[in-house]
Amino acid sequence: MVGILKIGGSVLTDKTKLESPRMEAIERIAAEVASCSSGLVLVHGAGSFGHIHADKYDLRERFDPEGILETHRSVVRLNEIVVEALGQAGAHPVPVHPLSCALLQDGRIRDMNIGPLTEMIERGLLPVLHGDVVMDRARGADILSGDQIITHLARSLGADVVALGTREDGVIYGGEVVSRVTRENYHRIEPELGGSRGVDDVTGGMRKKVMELLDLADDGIPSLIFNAGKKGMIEKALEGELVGTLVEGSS
Ligand code: IP8
Repeated sequence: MVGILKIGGSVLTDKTKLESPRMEAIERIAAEVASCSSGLVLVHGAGSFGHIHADKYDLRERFDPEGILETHRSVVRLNEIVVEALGQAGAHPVPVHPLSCALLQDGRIRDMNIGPLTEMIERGLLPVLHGDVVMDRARGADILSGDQIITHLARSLGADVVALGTREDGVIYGGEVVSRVTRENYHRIEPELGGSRGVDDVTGGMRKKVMELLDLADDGIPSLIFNAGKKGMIEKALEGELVGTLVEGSS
Protein backbone atom coordinates (compact mmCIF):
# COMPACT_ATOMS: atom_id res chain seq x y z
CA MET A 1 0.00 0.00 0.00
CA VAL A 2 1.59 3.27 -1.15
CA GLY A 3 0.11 6.66 -0.41
CA ILE A 4 1.22 9.96 -1.88
CA LEU A 5 0.37 13.06 0.09
CA LYS A 6 1.05 16.61 -1.03
CA ILE A 7 0.73 19.52 1.35
CA GLY A 8 0.51 22.86 -0.44
CA GLY A 9 2.87 25.72 0.27
CA SER A 10 -0.06 27.96 1.25
CA VAL A 11 -0.86 25.63 4.16
CA LEU A 12 2.74 25.53 5.42
CA THR A 13 3.74 29.16 4.84
CA ASP A 14 2.34 32.64 4.71
CA LYS A 15 2.60 33.27 0.98
CA THR A 16 2.46 37.03 1.41
CA LYS A 17 5.75 37.24 3.36
CA LEU A 18 9.15 36.03 2.26
CA GLU A 19 10.15 32.74 3.92
CA SER A 20 7.55 32.75 6.66
CA PRO A 21 6.66 29.26 7.86
CA ARG A 22 3.35 28.71 9.67
CA MET A 23 4.94 26.76 12.53
CA GLU A 24 1.67 25.86 14.24
CA ALA A 25 0.29 24.33 11.05
CA ILE A 26 3.58 22.58 10.27
CA GLU A 27 3.72 20.98 13.71
CA ARG A 28 0.07 19.89 13.64
CA ILE A 29 0.46 18.45 10.14
CA ALA A 30 3.70 16.69 11.14
CA ALA A 31 1.88 15.00 14.04
CA GLU A 32 -1.00 13.96 11.77
CA VAL A 33 1.35 12.63 9.09
CA ALA A 34 3.50 10.79 11.67
CA SER A 35 0.47 8.84 12.84
CA CYS A 36 -0.19 7.45 9.34
CA SER A 37 3.25 7.56 7.71
CA SER A 38 3.68 3.88 6.86
CA GLY A 39 3.98 3.41 3.08
CA LEU A 40 3.73 7.14 2.55
CA VAL A 41 5.62 9.62 0.39
CA LEU A 42 5.20 13.27 1.38
CA VAL A 43 5.65 16.10 -1.11
CA HIS A 44 5.31 19.72 -0.07
CA GLY A 45 4.94 22.92 -2.00
CA ALA A 46 7.23 25.92 -1.76
CA GLY A 47 4.92 28.75 -0.68
CA SER A 48 6.88 31.87 0.25
CA PHE A 49 10.08 29.82 0.08
CA GLY A 50 10.84 29.40 -3.61
CA HIS A 51 8.04 31.11 -5.52
CA ILE A 52 9.30 34.57 -4.59
CA HIS A 53 12.86 33.70 -5.68
CA ALA A 54 11.76 31.94 -8.86
CA ASP A 55 9.71 35.01 -9.74
CA LYS A 56 12.50 37.44 -8.87
CA TYR A 57 14.95 35.66 -11.20
CA ASP A 58 12.25 34.88 -13.79
CA LEU A 59 13.46 31.30 -13.69
CA ARG A 60 10.68 29.95 -15.93
CA GLU A 61 11.98 32.15 -18.74
CA ARG A 62 15.73 32.54 -18.16
CA PHE A 63 18.59 30.31 -17.14
CA ASP A 64 20.17 32.02 -14.16
CA PRO A 65 22.79 30.16 -12.08
CA GLU A 66 22.43 32.51 -9.12
CA GLY A 67 18.64 32.23 -9.24
CA ILE A 68 18.84 28.43 -9.38
CA LEU A 69 21.01 28.30 -6.26
CA GLU A 70 18.98 30.87 -4.34
CA THR A 71 15.65 29.26 -5.20
CA HIS A 72 16.85 25.75 -4.39
CA ARG A 73 18.37 26.82 -1.09
CA SER A 74 15.14 28.54 -0.15
CA VAL A 75 12.94 25.46 -0.74
CA VAL A 76 15.52 23.32 1.04
CA ARG A 77 15.16 25.60 4.08
CA LEU A 78 11.42 24.89 4.17
CA ASN A 79 12.09 21.18 3.63
CA GLU A 80 14.43 21.20 6.64
CA ILE A 81 11.74 22.79 8.81
CA VAL A 82 9.18 20.18 7.69
CA VAL A 83 11.60 17.27 8.13
CA GLU A 84 12.57 18.51 11.59
CA ALA A 85 8.91 18.75 12.66
CA LEU A 86 8.18 15.27 11.32
CA GLY A 87 11.16 13.85 13.22
CA GLN A 88 9.97 15.55 16.42
CA ALA A 89 6.54 14.04 15.85
CA GLY A 90 8.01 10.52 15.71
CA ALA A 91 8.11 9.81 11.97
CA HIS A 92 11.32 8.71 10.21
CA PRO A 93 11.60 11.41 7.55
CA VAL A 94 14.34 11.66 4.94
CA PRO A 95 14.74 14.69 2.68
CA VAL A 96 14.76 14.04 -1.07
CA HIS A 97 15.59 17.01 -3.29
CA PRO A 98 14.26 16.86 -6.88
CA LEU A 99 17.14 19.02 -8.17
CA SER A 100 19.41 16.06 -7.43
CA CYS A 101 17.24 13.20 -8.70
CA ALA A 102 14.97 14.50 -11.48
CA LEU A 103 15.49 15.71 -15.03
CA LEU A 104 12.97 17.63 -17.11
CA GLN A 105 12.31 17.97 -20.82
CA ASP A 106 10.32 21.11 -21.66
CA GLY A 107 9.04 21.39 -18.12
CA ARG A 108 7.88 17.78 -17.81
CA ILE A 109 9.64 15.07 -15.82
CA ARG A 110 11.69 12.92 -18.14
CA ASP A 111 13.63 10.91 -15.55
CA MET A 112 13.36 10.55 -11.83
CA ASN A 113 15.36 8.16 -9.71
CA ILE A 114 12.68 6.08 -8.02
CA GLY A 115 14.94 3.26 -6.69
CA PRO A 116 15.94 5.08 -3.49
CA LEU A 117 12.30 5.98 -2.78
CA THR A 118 11.02 2.39 -2.96
CA GLU A 119 13.87 1.28 -0.71
CA MET A 120 13.09 4.06 1.79
CA ILE A 121 9.39 3.13 1.86
CA GLU A 122 10.21 -0.57 2.34
CA ARG A 123 12.50 0.29 5.26
CA GLY A 124 9.84 2.36 7.00
CA LEU A 125 11.32 5.75 6.13
CA LEU A 126 9.19 8.68 5.03
CA PRO A 127 10.63 10.37 1.92
CA VAL A 128 9.91 14.11 1.98
CA LEU A 129 10.15 15.79 -1.46
CA HIS A 130 9.23 19.32 -2.48
CA GLY A 131 8.65 21.57 -5.45
CA ASP A 132 12.08 22.61 -6.70
CA VAL A 133 14.10 24.16 -9.49
CA VAL A 134 15.29 21.26 -11.67
CA MET A 135 17.56 20.88 -14.69
CA ASP A 136 15.72 20.77 -18.01
CA ARG A 137 17.27 19.28 -21.18
CA ALA A 138 15.59 21.86 -23.39
CA ARG A 139 15.38 24.96 -21.19
CA GLY A 140 18.44 24.62 -18.99
CA ALA A 141 16.37 24.68 -15.82
CA ASP A 142 12.70 25.04 -14.91
CA ILE A 143 10.41 25.00 -11.90
CA LEU A 144 9.02 21.59 -11.03
CA SER A 145 5.84 21.84 -8.97
CA GLY A 146 4.96 19.41 -6.23
CA ASP A 147 1.77 18.68 -8.21
CA GLN A 148 3.73 17.25 -11.11
CA ILE A 149 5.95 15.31 -8.70
CA ILE A 150 2.97 13.58 -7.10
CA THR A 151 1.38 12.56 -10.38
CA HIS A 152 4.72 11.22 -11.61
CA LEU A 153 5.27 9.28 -8.38
CA ALA A 154 1.68 8.02 -8.34
CA ARG A 155 2.24 6.44 -11.76
CA SER A 156 5.72 5.10 -11.16
CA LEU A 157 5.07 3.77 -7.64
CA GLY A 158 1.55 2.55 -8.47
CA ALA A 159 -0.03 4.58 -5.66
CA ASP A 160 -3.18 3.35 -3.96
CA VAL A 161 -4.03 6.78 -2.56
CA VAL A 162 -3.18 10.25 -3.87
CA ALA A 163 -4.23 13.20 -1.71
CA LEU A 164 -3.55 16.93 -2.11
CA GLY A 165 -3.92 19.08 0.96
CA THR A 166 -4.66 22.72 0.17
CA ARG A 167 -6.22 25.65 2.07
CA GLU A 168 -9.52 25.15 0.27
CA ASP A 169 -12.18 22.54 1.04
CA GLY A 170 -11.71 21.20 -2.48
CA VAL A 171 -12.60 22.53 -5.92
CA ILE A 172 -15.14 25.32 -5.43
CA TYR A 173 -17.85 26.13 -7.99
CA GLY A 174 -20.70 28.54 -7.29
CA GLY A 175 -19.53 28.78 -3.68
CA GLU A 176 -19.91 25.00 -3.13
CA VAL A 177 -17.40 22.18 -3.02
CA VAL A 178 -17.66 20.03 -6.13
CA SER A 179 -17.57 16.44 -4.89
CA ARG A 180 -16.34 14.94 -8.17
CA VAL A 181 -14.42 16.42 -11.10
CA THR A 182 -14.16 14.46 -14.34
CA ARG A 183 -13.42 15.40 -17.97
CA GLU A 184 -17.23 15.67 -18.38
CA ASN A 185 -17.82 18.49 -15.88
CA TYR A 186 -14.39 20.16 -16.05
CA HIS A 187 -15.27 22.59 -18.87
CA ARG A 188 -18.22 23.88 -16.78
CA ILE A 189 -16.22 24.59 -13.61
CA GLU A 190 -12.98 25.64 -15.33
CA PRO A 191 -13.81 29.37 -15.63
CA GLU A 192 -14.14 29.62 -11.85
CA LEU A 193 -10.81 27.93 -11.12
CA GLY A 194 -8.26 30.55 -10.29
CA GLY A 195 -4.60 30.92 -9.51
CA SER A 196 -3.43 30.90 -5.93
CA ARG A 197 -3.40 33.43 -3.11
CA GLY A 198 -0.52 35.58 -1.94
CA VAL A 199 2.71 35.80 -3.90
CA ASP A 200 2.77 35.07 -7.60
CA ASP A 201 2.53 31.33 -7.86
CA VAL A 202 4.91 30.47 -10.66
CA THR A 203 3.42 27.00 -11.02
CA GLY A 204 -0.21 27.96 -11.55
CA GLY A 205 -2.71 27.44 -8.71
CA MET A 206 -5.92 25.35 -8.75
CA ARG A 207 -6.53 25.22 -12.52
CA LYS A 208 -3.10 23.74 -13.21
CA LYS A 209 -3.53 21.34 -10.30
CA VAL A 210 -6.84 19.98 -11.58
CA MET A 211 -5.48 19.61 -15.13
CA GLU A 212 -2.53 17.62 -13.80
CA LEU A 213 -4.89 15.41 -11.76
CA LEU A 214 -7.26 14.84 -14.69
CA ASP A 215 -4.32 13.47 -16.69
CA LEU A 216 -3.61 11.14 -13.77
CA ALA A 217 -7.28 10.11 -13.66
CA ASP A 218 -7.06 9.28 -17.40
CA ASP A 219 -4.43 6.72 -16.39
CA GLY A 220 -6.88 5.19 -13.90
CA ILE A 221 -5.54 6.84 -10.72
CA PRO A 222 -8.08 9.01 -8.85
CA SER A 223 -6.97 11.69 -6.40
CA LEU A 224 -8.51 13.83 -3.70
CA ILE A 225 -8.15 17.59 -3.17
CA PHE A 226 -8.93 18.40 0.47
CA ASN A 227 -8.38 21.03 3.15
CA ALA A 228 -5.18 20.28 5.08
CA GLY A 229 -5.64 23.55 6.97
CA LYS A 230 -8.33 21.74 9.00
CA LYS A 231 -7.37 19.38 11.78
CA GLY A 232 -7.93 15.65 11.26
CA MET A 233 -8.43 15.78 7.50
CA ILE A 234 -5.13 14.18 6.51
CA GLU A 235 -5.96 10.85 8.11
CA LYS A 236 -9.45 10.84 6.58
CA ALA A 237 -8.07 11.68 3.12
CA LEU A 238 -5.46 8.92 3.33
CA GLU A 239 -8.11 6.44 4.44
CA GLY A 240 -10.07 7.21 1.28
CA GLU A 241 -12.89 9.22 2.86
CA LEU A 242 -14.45 11.67 0.43
CA VAL A 243 -13.54 14.80 2.37
CA GLY A 244 -13.10 17.19 -0.55
CA THR A 245 -13.09 16.86 -4.32
CA LEU A 246 -12.37 13.55 -5.99
CA VAL A 247 -10.75 13.93 -9.40
CA GLU A 248 -11.54 10.78 -11.29
CA GLY A 249 -11.82 9.20 -14.72
CA SER A 250 -15.00 9.43 -16.74
CA SER A 251 -17.52 6.70 -16.00
O1 IP8 B 1 4.75 25.11 -4.68
C1 IP8 B 1 7.17 25.23 -6.68
O2 IP8 B 1 6.52 24.11 -6.14
P1 IP8 B 1 4.96 24.16 -5.82
C2 IP8 B 1 8.68 25.15 -6.51
O3 IP8 B 1 4.60 22.75 -5.47
C3 IP8 B 1 9.41 26.43 -6.61
O4 IP8 B 1 4.25 24.59 -7.06
C4 IP8 B 1 10.84 26.37 -6.53
C5 IP8 B 1 8.84 27.60 -6.79
